[in-house]
Amino acid sequence: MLSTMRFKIIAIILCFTLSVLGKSISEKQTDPDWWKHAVFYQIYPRSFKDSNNDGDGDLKGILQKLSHLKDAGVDALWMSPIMESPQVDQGYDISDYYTIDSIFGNMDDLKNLIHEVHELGLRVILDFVPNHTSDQHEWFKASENGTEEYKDYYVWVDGTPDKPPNNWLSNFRGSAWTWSEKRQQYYLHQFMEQQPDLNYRHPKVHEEMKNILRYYMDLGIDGFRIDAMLCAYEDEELRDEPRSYLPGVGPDESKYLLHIYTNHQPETYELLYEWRQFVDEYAEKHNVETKVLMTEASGTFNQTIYYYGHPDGSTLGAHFCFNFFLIENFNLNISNAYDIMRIVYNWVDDLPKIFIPNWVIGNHDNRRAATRYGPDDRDGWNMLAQLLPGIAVTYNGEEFGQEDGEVTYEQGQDPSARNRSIFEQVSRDFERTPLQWDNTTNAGFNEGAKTWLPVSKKYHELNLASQLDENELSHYNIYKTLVQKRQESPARIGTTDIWALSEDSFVLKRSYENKHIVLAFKLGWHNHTEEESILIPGISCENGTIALTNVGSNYTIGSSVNLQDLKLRPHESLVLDITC
Ligand SMILES: *[C@@H]1O[C@H](CO)[C@@H](O)[C@H](O)[C@H]1NC(C)=O
Ligand SMILES: *[C@@H]1O[C@H](CO)[C@@H](O)[C@H](O)[C@H]1NC(C)=O
Ligand SMILES: *[C@@H]1O[C@H](CO)[C@@H](O)[C@H](O)[C@H]1NC(C)=O
Ligand SMILES: *[C@@H]1O[C@H](CO)[C@@H](O)[C@H](O)[C@H]1NC(C)=O
Ligand SMILES: *[C@@H]1O[C@H](CO)[C@@H](O)[C@H](O)[C@H]1NC(C)=O
Ligand SMILES: *[C@@H]1O[C@H](CO)[C@@H](O)[C@H](O)[C@H]1NC(C)=O
Ligand SMILES: *[C@@H]1O[C@H](CO)[C@@H](O)[C@H](O)[C@H]1NC(C)=O
Ligand SMILES: *[C@@H]1O[C@H](CO)[C@@H](O)[C@H](O)[C@H]1NC(C)=O
Ligand SMILES: CC(=O)N[C@H]1CO[C@H](CO)[C@@H](O)[C@@H]1O
Ligand SMILES: [Ca+2]
Ligand SMILES: [Ca+2]
Repeated sequence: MLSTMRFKIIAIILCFTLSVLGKSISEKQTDPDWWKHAVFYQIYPRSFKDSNNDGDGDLKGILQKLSHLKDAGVDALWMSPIMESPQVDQGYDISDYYTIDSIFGNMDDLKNLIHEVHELGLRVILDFVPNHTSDQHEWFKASENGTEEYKDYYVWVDGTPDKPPNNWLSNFRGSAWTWSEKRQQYYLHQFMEQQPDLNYRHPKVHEEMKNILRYYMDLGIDGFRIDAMLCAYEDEELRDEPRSYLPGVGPDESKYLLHIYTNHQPETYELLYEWRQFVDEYAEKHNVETKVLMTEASGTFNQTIYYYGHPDGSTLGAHFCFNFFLIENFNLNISNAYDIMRIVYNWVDDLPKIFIPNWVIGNHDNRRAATRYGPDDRDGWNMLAQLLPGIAVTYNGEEFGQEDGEVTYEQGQDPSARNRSIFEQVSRDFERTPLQWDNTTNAGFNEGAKTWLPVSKKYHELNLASQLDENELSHYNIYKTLVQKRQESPARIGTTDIWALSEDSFVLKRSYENKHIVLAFKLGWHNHTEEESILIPGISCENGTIALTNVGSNYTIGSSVNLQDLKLRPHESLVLDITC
């Protein structure tokens, strides 16, 4: 009796403590490994859903559409930056890390969103931009002002107005140095001049960043996606970078130089390892679920994996570092099925086993997957991204095959493309047009008022609502089925093999015991028009069952096929269940 009582009191105190800590984390969210096989869904907030009809997507809009994420079956959402910003670089220029930009709502909206996301059993990841602030941030104003406390928050270097300290270039063209009349010094900016780089050689900056991470973890945020990590540190000696000699690249363009002194510096990895330790300690101390760090740092394979941590596992970094290889190392004009095979083997076999591979086929910086890989192949690419081992990342709209929008130079908003002659080539506006929810005015993004970027004209035919009917094969239904299929043993914990059968076709096989999930995909590139016979290597049995096809395939889902007589037409992709 007494002991039951004591137990109850302890239980009450425990519950009380947990709720006081403000972790609105329900019981189902206590899996420390939840991220290891998760689908992360990237929301571009300004383009997702506009709740108040002012033309910009917002947090209340995301709230209204949470049921869609639940329906799609994804595990977590990651929002591109929502903190206060002059929006010179669409929120990647933050002027106050502790305030939500009024475009998107306010801190209460965020708290509410976190709560609702958790209620649905999902997680929410915040974009964290540590390399630079906006030039409108109070720190920068004070730093430029010479205010003692903030003097060294940024990278200031002596010089004369006509001679920058070295040849470093901004990612967005031109010198990475801007002269400050006020301070009579140069400041560094690896991006726009309105995005001054923070100085990580100053201990106070480390402290500030940890305070920000702690603040949002206290609110219940489940992790951070770290922006532009590769740029955190620069060479202390400010050495000139060598030329790349890439053909057709002008001296103003970032690619003119090899960024050996401004990207992937050794201290940059150390900084990330420090943050990993910080969030791990936080989770342990507060007895909450793993706080996940995912980081953006495109580079070579070796440069990329060190962001995960030391390959021997002695030091950990991000839980995963985005694998952009299927985007960046893949040029539709020249790449083929052998390249896909190589990229997959690279990430599956060469990644130290303690790390989890991840697959990204689109984001807000690259043309949409459906456009880039070709609209006829969009289902096949979703099949690939979802059936590969580890983590899948989906850029909003990919789940129903949204294509690039149509944006003119006059309508464009991307600062990196404010030059007419290069607009088509570099603008990131095309992949950022509003999400196409349905066939009402403005695709259901808002109620028909203006929109910050034009809604694609394709929305009448290409929208989510038209793909919801479960009796009809649609891009969205295919995506949903794939996300469910990830839970089956072969996809979740099975072995991985991939074979290019020709330039144009490949087979991916995931196997667990006698069960196999096989993707057979004929890309249909380089104007291949003929049917191709597909023999699945390493399978001895006669028959398989069609689990899924692309939209437009002649194969019937649920039917049995003779594996000795499998033929694919260009752009056809099949997922097969095989038991033997
Ligand atoms: C600039 O410096 C002056 C004098 O030190 C100080 O009064 C002012 O508050 C500073 N402004 C900012 C934005 O820090
Ligand atoms: C891989 O990258 C790490 C971190 O930059 C570096 O220490 C190591 O020497 C590199 N190894 C190779 C083989 O390039
Ligand atoms: C592919 O080739 C076309 C036509 O030559 C060219 O316009 C386009 O820029 C190329 N795409 C890439 C990614 O190189
Ligand atoms: C725009 O780009 C073209 C081609 O790269 C270049 O020649 C021109 O100087 C640029 N104009 C501006 C205003 O940056
Ligand atoms: C709009 O979409 C709805 C539901 O998806 C559909 O029933 C209707 O026929 C569509 N109307 C037009 C004009 O396409
Ligand atoms: C495919 O055919 C089209 C139309 O004939 C042509 O424009 C294109 O260059 C061809 N592409 C390749 C990769 O051969
Ligand atoms: C394969 O399918 C064919 C036709 O449906 C059937 O006759 C045959 O028995 C099946 N073979 C096996 C091994 O299941
Ligand atoms: C698939 O169906 C289309 C339309 O019915 C037909 O034209 C085509 O020949 C079929 N292809 C195969 C491989 O059966
Ligand atoms: C992929 C990605 O998030 N890229 C971002 C990198 O950082 C710059 C500057 O913050 C942004 O403009 C990019 O969108
Ligand atoms: Ca709005
Ligand atoms: Ca930096």
